[in-house]
Amino acid sequence: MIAPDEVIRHFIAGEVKITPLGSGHIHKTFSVSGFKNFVLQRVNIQVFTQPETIAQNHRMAFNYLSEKHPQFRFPKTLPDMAGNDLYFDTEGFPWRLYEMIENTFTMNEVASVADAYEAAKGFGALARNLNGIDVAQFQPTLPRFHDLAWRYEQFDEALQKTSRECVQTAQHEIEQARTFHFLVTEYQHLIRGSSLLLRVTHNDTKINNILFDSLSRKAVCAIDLDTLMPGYFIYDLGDMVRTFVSPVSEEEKNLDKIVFRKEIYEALLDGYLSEMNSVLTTEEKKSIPFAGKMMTYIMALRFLADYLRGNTYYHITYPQQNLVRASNQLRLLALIHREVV
Ligand code: GN1
Ligand code: MG
Repeated sequence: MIAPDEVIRHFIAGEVKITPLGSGHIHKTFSVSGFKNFVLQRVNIQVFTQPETIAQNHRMAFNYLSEKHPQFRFPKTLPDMAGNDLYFDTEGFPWRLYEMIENTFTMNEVASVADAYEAAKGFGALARNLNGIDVAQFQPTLPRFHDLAWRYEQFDEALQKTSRECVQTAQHEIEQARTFHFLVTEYQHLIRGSSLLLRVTHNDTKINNILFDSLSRKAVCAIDLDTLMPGYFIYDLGDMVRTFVSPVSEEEKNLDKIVFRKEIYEALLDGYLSEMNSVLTTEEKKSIPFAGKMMTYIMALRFLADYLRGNTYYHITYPQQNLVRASNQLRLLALIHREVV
């Protein structure tokens, strides 16, 4: 890998200190401190085969928001010295540089109803401010990313191709995953029924993608915009449910620690709807209870498929990690399914 210290010189001049940043599963991200602070990221081109689309979508959203909602905080990128949004290193990897948003922090689990409300309001504000933008101009950065039917097919395909040993180890999770197949049917009905409007959605609204103000604990800005693309509101609302309601993250091995916190669920709905209530149609609102189930199921299927495939997609630090994540998400799904009607 080309060193970030080498790459940064193509963006800015001067002395800087570079350290790894964040807990993302896909890209390599670094914090850059110098005369100002920045975030430097190497895009994973095995996953994002058309990285230009990330830059294009970001630019269109940035321009729209700067014009229509100039007070709204949205991450700014800095071009390289040749004026490009992406700098390609000598190995062919694209890099992006963002301004660092100062005096903020992120969290991996939601600790209080106030935090749940604030974070959901933050993602809701992004959705509301993007309402009205021309969706047709946006390309998917990852085609069919949250298409539940396709994710199920991919899981099935991975299952057909995997080793007998893997099937045995993951037996329990495979069976559990199958029992929720009815959600795929429900998803297909929803999409075919055209009750959901195509919008520009964030598509990765997990709790650690919102920046909180260090002093006020208010949501300042949504980050991680590589999946900003056409989508349905349930994708964003659903990923909030998935990552907010449990006191532990998708990495937790002890399934007994996973619980559905009703008060957090209600607070996140309140926060999101404080921004989106007048934007969503009556038909869309009928899908609110489906959102969390769908997104938790999709992540269970994706983690499980990756385990069966031999861990080719998500970064892992130990061999069973994707199976642990899948098992965690399946437990959470069962709880959401029981509690949300
Ligand atoms: C990935 O890279 P990261 O951590 O921002 C994934 C999301 C998942 C998430 C699960 C492009 O996001 O869809 O919800 O892991 N992003 C991509 O933690 O696959
Ligand atoms: Mg992401």
